Amino acid sequence: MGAANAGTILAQISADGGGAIADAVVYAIPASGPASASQATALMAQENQEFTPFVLPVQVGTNVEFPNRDSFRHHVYSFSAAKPFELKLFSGKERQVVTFDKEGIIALGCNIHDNMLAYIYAVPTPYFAKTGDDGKATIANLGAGAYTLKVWHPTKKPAAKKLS
Ligand SMILES: [Cu+2]
Repeated sequence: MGAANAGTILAQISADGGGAIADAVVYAIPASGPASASQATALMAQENQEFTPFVLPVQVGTNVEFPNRDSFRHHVYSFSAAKPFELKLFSGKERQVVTFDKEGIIALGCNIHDNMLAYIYAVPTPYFAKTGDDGKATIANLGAGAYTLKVWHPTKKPAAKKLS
């Protein structure tokens, strides 16, 4: 019955000790099969010599822009199997877009600034959300049907920022 069947998943992710876990990606895969490819655009910015956000979940097929908001150049790369790529030294004036067309973890770094680290996590579903500092995430607008719920969280934290 269309919207009347729309569902919502509220997830709460916590560590064994009970502490809330931020930046976990929660996603629901429909049993009815894969969704059509994403037409979405998302942003992974560089600002104050850091990536923002630290974790960016996207649906497979999403175009991610890499705006450089700093006054200096960055050189963004990934060696990850899901999407190896390199955006050679670029400033804020150049538009940089990468399409993430495979499921998986894409760890990002910068050749100039060793402290810069972030993750793009490409999922095969439009139904995903990221936990906030309270460990909570909400996936809205689920259609009727069965879903498999999955969670991913990066284990590696960025090193302390050194501004130079
Ligand atoms: Cu950089």
